[in-house]
Amino acid sequence: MSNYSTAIDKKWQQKWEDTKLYKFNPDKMDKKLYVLEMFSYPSGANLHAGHWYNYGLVDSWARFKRMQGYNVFQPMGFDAFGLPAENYAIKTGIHPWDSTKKNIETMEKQLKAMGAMFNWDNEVVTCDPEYYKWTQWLFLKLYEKGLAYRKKAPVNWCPSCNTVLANEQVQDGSCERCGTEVTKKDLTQWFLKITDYADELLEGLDTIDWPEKTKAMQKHWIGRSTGAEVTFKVKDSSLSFDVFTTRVDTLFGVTYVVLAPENPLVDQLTTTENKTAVEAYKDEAKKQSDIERQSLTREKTGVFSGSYAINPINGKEVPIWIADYVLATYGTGAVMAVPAHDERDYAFATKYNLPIERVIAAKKGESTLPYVEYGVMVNSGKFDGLTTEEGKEKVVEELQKDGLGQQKVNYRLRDWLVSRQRYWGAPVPMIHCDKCGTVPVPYDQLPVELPYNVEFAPDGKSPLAKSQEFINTTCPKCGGHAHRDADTLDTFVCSSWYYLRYPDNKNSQEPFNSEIINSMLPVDKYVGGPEHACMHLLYARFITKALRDAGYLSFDEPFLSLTHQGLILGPDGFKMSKSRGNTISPDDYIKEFGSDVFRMYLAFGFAYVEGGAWSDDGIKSIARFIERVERLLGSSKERIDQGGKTTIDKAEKELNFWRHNSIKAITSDIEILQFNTAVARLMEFANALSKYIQEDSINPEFLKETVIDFIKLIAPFTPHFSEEYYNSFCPYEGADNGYSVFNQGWPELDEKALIKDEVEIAIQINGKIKAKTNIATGISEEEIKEIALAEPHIVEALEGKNIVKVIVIKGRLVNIVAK
Ligand code: ANZ
Ligand code: ZN
Repeated sequence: MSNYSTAIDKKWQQKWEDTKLYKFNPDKMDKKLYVLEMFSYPSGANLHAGHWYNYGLVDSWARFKRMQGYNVFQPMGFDAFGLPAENYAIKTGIHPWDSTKKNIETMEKQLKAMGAMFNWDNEVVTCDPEYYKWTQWLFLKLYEKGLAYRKKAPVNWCPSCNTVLANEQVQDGSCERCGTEVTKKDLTQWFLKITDYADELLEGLDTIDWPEKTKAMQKHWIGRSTGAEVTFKVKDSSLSFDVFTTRVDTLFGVTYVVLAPENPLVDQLTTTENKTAVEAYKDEAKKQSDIERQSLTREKTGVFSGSYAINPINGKEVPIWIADYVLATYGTGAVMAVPAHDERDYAFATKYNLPIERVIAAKKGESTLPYVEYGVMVNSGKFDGLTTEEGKEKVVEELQKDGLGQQKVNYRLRDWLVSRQRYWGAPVPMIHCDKCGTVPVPYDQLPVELPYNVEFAPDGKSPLAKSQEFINTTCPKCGGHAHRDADTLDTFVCSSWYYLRYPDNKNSQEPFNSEIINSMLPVDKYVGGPEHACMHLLYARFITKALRDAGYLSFDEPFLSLTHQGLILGPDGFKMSKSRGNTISPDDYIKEFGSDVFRMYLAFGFAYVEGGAWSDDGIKSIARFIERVERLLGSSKERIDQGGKTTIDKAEKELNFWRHNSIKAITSDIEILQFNTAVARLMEFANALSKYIQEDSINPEFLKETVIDFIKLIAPFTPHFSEEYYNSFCPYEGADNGYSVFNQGWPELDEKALIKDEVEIAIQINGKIKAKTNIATGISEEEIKEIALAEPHIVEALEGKNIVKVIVIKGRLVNIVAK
């Protein structure tokens, strides 16, 4: 039976709290370590195994760092605004504020039962007016700096969530949250100008220690593309339009041009006889998602506008078509089509019988079209013979002379749409006045409080618009009647800066004191799910850079090092969900096994970045291991108390080897969050310990030192258990924090202990291993030869042979050449 139980958990949690053990020390900034986990979303009312996996094991890492002498800051809080609470309210009638508050209380209790070193004094809750006041401040600052603007645009609309979505929230054409297919709506919305930082967001990726895959995803999302913008004049008209191309070297191969159906020029260019067909086509295009429209395999469609454009390089007239494979929102919403060298243009040209003209020479054996090919330019007048790369430069130079072309960089990244037509969020701090237009709420009037009594059942309009009490106000400029903006901010705005609030969370004068934040940040280690790659993690980087440029921050990147933990699946190998009935409730297991067993199982059962399926057998085996360690520590204590000899012998050397071997391996494993192998090493170390205490006579001093190292090494995984045993071996009477194992240093490695007195060497005959034997280290080559030749297997194998040569490779092998 185990002595370890939740009673021990509670005892130490109380003691830690009473002695403020984990308080951050502002006088020890040279060793500060800001450890951050993505804060939790208080929707499910309960902490699940995944939270534990993220928070519990990062806490293990932080404890390890603390024992190494770091001054750890590890805050926790709640990302408390958002749709789930609101949808829950619609279903049950319980107000989001009430349900959120209750959920937070439950989750706080559960988080405390974990026994993590959270700095609870620094908690932030984003739906608290004391927090969202500063979210609104942030919005106003961005507005002041020209980084927030309002515009009418075709935006993504989720008909089920009844709100607009940012591009980042649309995944494969569907709503990231509910999976409903997203439609387009023309709406006036607020945007943040993240595109101003596109280049810096790209370049900064080279300076941070993040998973390569996440960096690649951000890179792709930003989608920097270098090319040229080329101006085509419309024949017999004063109109002209630009196209964006990455292959200006193929300009001589343009046989038609295409406008996106939404391009505003379409109406002006369409001739009378083509009007009906074009109108019908435009209507049809509205129904297609951008994803479908970009598909390479989808059948191309389009209509002729009736007008012609003039190729600026050779004056050739080419027909202007309208087709939905050109997107309105990328580049200029118009392309020059080169069917000989572009796959989509080729498909389109073949379907509509448009000419195809090759302008890049074919490689040997590649005479058939289509292909997209880099090589030597042909049929391009004076540019013939240039490579594509040279051509790109020279053609633009030529166009530039006439003001008809220039180098251009394009991005896939769009500005971040932040207004939402929902209730449960921070109100957009703006006022609309008939006379003065859009006027920001003065800073001293923040927060714009979210009213409690609001009819929030969704009907596609902003619920706040229906609250007379909220919406009616006076204009800060002219004092006349005006109304407040009825939208709320995307919850990703709240989470884009929370890590800046933690260290100075009580500041009521400003969102944070710059001096404090500049000394506490950047965050040294950030851990959270990979699903945030192109949303939260991109937004937070943008906001950091924007606030830096506004003079509030002195660093460029918020998160220096990032790790994504894996996913813990249900016992059936599927993602845990209530409907599947495969969820694991941490609370039940903790009641049965104690929080340390639960945590250690998560550490041992999975490769941290991979995760895997929960196993009851797995946690039981960890419970047995802890029981074994208890017995081991108990017997060790008895033997230490008995006393014994003090000389050093072989058994002791062997245990000392395991001790330092464990220190070395566990230190490097935990460092890189490789917890499962670290625990495996602890198990090996336990085996060595139990072997030693069975010796007839032991060295009690040495045993005690070794046992304490063991307790320290296991402490990051079993904090309560280790505190209990550390104190039983080293009772402490002082009044300060000296009692805690977490205030003792991490065990020190003695490399000398790893050098074995004996090494195993292989003995070969003619290159084939015939035997292995142990030899003392430090003996001469001659002695090694002698031992090898005397080995019984070797003697036998050499019978009747002549020894030609004996080669000794010290410490590893002896090769005997014999005929
Ligand atoms: C002529 C050409 C010839 C092109 C060729 C490609 C190959 P990325 O790399 O993604 O930036 N394009 C430009 N604007 C577009 C839009 N709004 N909708 C759909 N396609 C558009 O792609 C740039 C290329 O995609 C451009 O270069 C243009 O086609 C097309 F052998 O111009 B190219
Ligand atoms: Zn006004």
